[in-house]
Amino acid sequence: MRRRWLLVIVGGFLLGSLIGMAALIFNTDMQQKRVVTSGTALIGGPFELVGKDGKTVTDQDFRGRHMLVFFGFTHCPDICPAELQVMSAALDELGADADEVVPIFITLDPERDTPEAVSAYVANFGDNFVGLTGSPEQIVKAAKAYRVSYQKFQDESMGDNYSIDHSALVYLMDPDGKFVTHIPYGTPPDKMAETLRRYL
Ligand SMILES: [Cu+2]
Repeated sequence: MRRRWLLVIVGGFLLGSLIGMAALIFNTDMQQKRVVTSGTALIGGPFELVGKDGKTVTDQDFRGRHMLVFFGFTHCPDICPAELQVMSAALDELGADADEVVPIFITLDPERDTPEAVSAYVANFGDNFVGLTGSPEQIVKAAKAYRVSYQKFQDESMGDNYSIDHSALVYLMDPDGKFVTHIPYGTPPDKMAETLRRYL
């Protein structure tokens, strides 16, 4: 009699654990799916901008290759040059595989960053870099698509000058233009190269 009770208790405990574990696995699975789905749905999308020599450039022009996208402005004192340098070094580490990746810099400062200015700026980081600008409306649209937050600011010390605070994620898009992952600012070049290699 006592033994039967023991069986019921142990059996109940085991069953409870199994249900608990199943719930945990199911739940984690759901959460992962949700993250992946929302990332794909919310970041990126079509853009129409202006490239070298004033030519219209759209996301379609890069189909078949991965896009490595970063938003900033050429007057940026620190974050942009540092991050573009990291992108450049990471692509160097990839060797021949870097041909599958187009590094793209999109300005958040269309007033000052003309097509000539952006093209000349990105050339400092490599011949393969594409610099894009556009009308203020085109830039707002592209930044919104990539969920980039930015804000112009000015203080007395700057005179007529201004700066732009901006988020600083690097976005990796697949050959169909879909979001793959983002790489946070401050990631060292070898880590960025490692991430790229994983998805190429
Ligand atoms: Cu910047």
